[in-house]
Amino acid sequence: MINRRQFLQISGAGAAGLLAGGLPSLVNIESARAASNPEGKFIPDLDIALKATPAEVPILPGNPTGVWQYQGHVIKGNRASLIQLERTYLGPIIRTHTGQKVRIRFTNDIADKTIVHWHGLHVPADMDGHPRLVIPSSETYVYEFEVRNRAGTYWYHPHPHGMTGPQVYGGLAGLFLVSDDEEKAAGLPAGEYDIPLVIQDRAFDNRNQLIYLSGHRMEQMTGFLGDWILVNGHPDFILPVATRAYRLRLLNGSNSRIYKLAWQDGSPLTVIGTDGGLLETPAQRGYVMLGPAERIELWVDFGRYPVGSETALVSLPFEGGMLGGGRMGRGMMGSGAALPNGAGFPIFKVRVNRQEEASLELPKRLSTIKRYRAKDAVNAGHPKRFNLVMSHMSWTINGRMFRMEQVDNDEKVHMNSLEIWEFINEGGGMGMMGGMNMPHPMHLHGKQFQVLERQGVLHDGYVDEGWKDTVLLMPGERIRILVRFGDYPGLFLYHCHNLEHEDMGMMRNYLIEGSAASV
Ligand SMILES: [Cu+2]
Repeated sequence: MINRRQFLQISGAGAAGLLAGGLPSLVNIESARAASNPEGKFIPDLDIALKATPAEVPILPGNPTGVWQYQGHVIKGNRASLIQLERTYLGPIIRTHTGQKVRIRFTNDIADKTIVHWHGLHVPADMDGHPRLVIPSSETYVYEFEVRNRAGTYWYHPHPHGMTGPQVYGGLAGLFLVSDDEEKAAGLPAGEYDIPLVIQDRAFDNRNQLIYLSGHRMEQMTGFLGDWILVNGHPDFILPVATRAYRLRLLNGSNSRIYKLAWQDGSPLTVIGTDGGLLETPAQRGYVMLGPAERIELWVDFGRYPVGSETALVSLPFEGGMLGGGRMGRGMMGSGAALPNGAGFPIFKVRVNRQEEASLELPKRLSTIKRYRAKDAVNAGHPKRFNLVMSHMSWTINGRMFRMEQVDNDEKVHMNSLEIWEFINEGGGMGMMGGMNMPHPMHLHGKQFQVLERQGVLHDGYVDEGWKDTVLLMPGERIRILVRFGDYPGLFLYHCHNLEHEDMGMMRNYLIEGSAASV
């Protein structure tokens, strides 16, 4: 569990002063590797050392589990900016404030090449963790960027091509939380009432060691599924709460599992935030579909339960999760689905264990979101179309696979231009895999975007009204998004965040062309 005292400290004092002198500056694009820029134009407010390293942690009773883990410490700045979760493989929670300048000295202490991607953050291209930037074992990559995102629940994870799935699965992931003045003014539950919850699935052998892909191509086509549901790295997670309001920040940190989130007792979910921070106003949903890499923030008032009672957040059964089957381990090729995508199960229990009087009320207004208008898009009449299709036994985008530096003409955009992109998941692959239907959570690097429209909807548990960096497309769905290609030129990724799909090449570059001077 989190060190709650630390969590409390951070949410209170401190970050306001960091805004001083925080005017956006484009010179930082130059400072990709600070080591080679010793005169240092970049003066960080927060300077962190972070490493990826092998470790052993207790997960199941008995033997500890061998994992990879992000470990870090603060070199300069508020020590409470890093919150080390206890007894978990998850990396430290990094807490920052909009406008803060952050340096992260990342050292690779695992045997494989790796690099860190700051999922959801708007950073220069060479700070974004593109796979071309991987570093070998024992090398260090220095990140320097200003936090320009609004308050929200972002996260970080590896991004080496072909190895993202196993590295995230092996334990490499952590939350990156941003706060700002607008969020503070909203008056949300803070400190120990602001709870991060990372939901992941894992499979273990009889010595408590992680099992990953068995080598079957089909397993990679569907994505890897574990039969243990972990929350913050723990099975059978229980959240002790008081009779008052909480803010829950949920991240689906799973490789390919989708959750249909609901309260066990049928109460509606009160959604206050998505990938890119707070909604304008709270939204009620009977359930919420949460695809890999997506985040959702909930307001929940446990004051409606008596002390001593329990409830649970569950994943409801749903259709369309996959073509049948699940994990094909344990010698039951094809049918050994211990827990298929779309199965129902509890995620974590909530135990109301103490009375607390608190008068916090759900705010009517949470934040301001300036809506993009479709007619302002440079391609308003002809959106870029991306078909999510199977080709030559691989998942692809428009039939194209990832090539490290390759960008086609239709993948070039102009800096600061607003575009409409359309993702189409018609379902039904080609060739031998004909008829294969799979959900695809599509992610754009470096940008928060807005959902313009969604068609062919199979599930109504989407929260499309907030800022997003990842959108789930169930089979048969198509989504149009509005995205502004902000102020950093260069090469960024868009890809499916089913990590097995991504590793097999369901990923492409897009290139933002233009100079930093244009507006
Ligand atoms: Cu996919």
